[in-house]
Amino acid sequence: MKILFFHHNDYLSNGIPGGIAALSAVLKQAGHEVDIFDTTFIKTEEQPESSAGKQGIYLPTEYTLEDLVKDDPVQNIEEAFLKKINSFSPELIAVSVMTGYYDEVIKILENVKPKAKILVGGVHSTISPEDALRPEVVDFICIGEGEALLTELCDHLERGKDYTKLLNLGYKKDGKMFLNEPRPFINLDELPVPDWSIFDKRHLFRPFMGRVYKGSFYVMSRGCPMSCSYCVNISLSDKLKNCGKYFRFQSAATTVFQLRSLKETYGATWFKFADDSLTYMSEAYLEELAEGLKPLNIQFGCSIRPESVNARKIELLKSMGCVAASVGVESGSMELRKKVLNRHMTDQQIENAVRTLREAGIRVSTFNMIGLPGETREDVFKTINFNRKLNADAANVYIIYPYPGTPISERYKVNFRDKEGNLIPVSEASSFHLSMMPPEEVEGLLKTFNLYLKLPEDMWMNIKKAEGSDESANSMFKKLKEYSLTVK
Ligand code: B12
Ligand code: SF4
Repeated sequence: MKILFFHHNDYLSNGIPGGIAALSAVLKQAGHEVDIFDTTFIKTEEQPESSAGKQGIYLPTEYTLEDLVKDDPVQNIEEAFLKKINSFSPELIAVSVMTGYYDEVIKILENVKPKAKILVGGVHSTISPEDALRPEVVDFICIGEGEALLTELCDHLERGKDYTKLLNLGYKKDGKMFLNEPRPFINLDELPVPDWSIFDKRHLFRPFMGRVYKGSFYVMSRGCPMSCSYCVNISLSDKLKNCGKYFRFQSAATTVFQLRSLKETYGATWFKFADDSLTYMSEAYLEELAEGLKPLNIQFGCSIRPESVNARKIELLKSMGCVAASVGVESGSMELRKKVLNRHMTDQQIENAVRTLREAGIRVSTFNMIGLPGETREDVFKTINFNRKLNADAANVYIIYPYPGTPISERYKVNFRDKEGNLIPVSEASSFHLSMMPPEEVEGLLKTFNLYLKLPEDMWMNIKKAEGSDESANSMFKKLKEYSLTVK
């Protein structure tokens, strides 16, 4: 059977999505024909600024991702999608989508009106299955892991068999929605090597410290043992509670085998582990992984949960090729971290984690959120000052988005759809107005967060002027940003 994946992604936000790569591999193993329509490299008229230049951790490289797309024609996404459908003639369109982009994706599907059946999977259809199945254009949804359902559904559709009992499936019949139970989790060691071959090769562009490497995301675990109040992991583990152990990882031998294969097949030597934290693994597991990975001579970046760090684990990560790590700070206010975010690590633990990583020669970037429930401007400055103290190599900041099913969305009674039923996009997260600050102030702090981090305090008066959105604020912002690039 012919299956066309639809990967709707931000322009130039490159990196191969682990979900589609895993699904494509199992489909091919079962003898199906697979292709993809991917918006990552589609240059449109109304192109938003790409995220490629924003990654502060990377020094300038000989060539950039923008250089790689400079000769590409300007296209219309829907026309390009239709062209792909007409040339490939899929029988099933398999869509992977996150909550914040759901309506945008549905609108494209409605305008393109493919004849093929449409199956939607990913985080949103798992945490909010009714919402995902509601649009008329959607025939099926996948609740939870897709590998087994997708192959079974293709087989059933191809042979005209009754698919209505398939576990993990949501479908409609006579205008009614049916949501079947999810099935037990799959054994991660039985999965084939992720299929990167269907993706545009520019997804492998990985700049790091002034050099361009080849590589992409890789994931060796599923789930997370923590329960941060803003994270979809809580709702995922709840929805999938009868499926087996929620947090699990594949054996070190499988990881080594698959990474070797990706290196040999695609020349990949730089990976970004998409796992929630590599330091959740035991020292014994990391030792085995290090033994297997050292001869591969790869480099990688990963995420680290601060309180799971110890010097031995970092030494092991370093020895197997870790060169960059992201540490979740989220807020510099310990009270907000504890009471609102359900993150119980101390400042000391975060400081220790960052210091241990940096002493091992690993570049560190922090992850932060603003616009938190009850947060004041002073709290945001606690986060700014804490980051200044940590002195990491880069800091990322987002406005909190209350995803459906998370304790934050329930406690503060916020819905990702407004009264008219329109989805609030990730770019408008400040409009949830969870903090004590007006949304414009949160937007202004988002814009200037890194200036406050980088520039001396005697310039903060000017940075405050740059927080606004009028012409004079924007011109001040531009000047300060240019200046900040000259500061070491
Ligand atoms: C790597 C990653 C990215 C990468 C790659 C994206 C991708 N699609 O893989 C990048 C950097 C691009 C990214 C961007 C964003 N991300 Co992100 N990302 C992740 C991360 C860390 C790993 C994803 C992964 O590889 N998982 C492993 C694979 C195997 O699982 P999976 O993708 O869920 O796929 C399985 C099932 O869901 C299902 N499935 C998935 N798609 C389909 C399709 C079909 C047809 C079927 C049948 C099944 C199916 O089957 C798969 C295999 O079992 C997850 C956290 C996590 N651990 O999952 C966050 C996560 C998915 N991201 C998240 C968010 C919020 C974002 C951003 C909005 C962040 C931001 N503020 O900009 C953007 C949105 C980008 C966009 N335009 O859509 C949230 C999503 C929350 C939500 N409710 O939607 C997550 C869950 C993080 C979190 N804990 O909050 N992300
Ligand atoms: S540690 Fe990260 S992935 Fe795990 S629950 Fe918290 S935010 Fe989610």
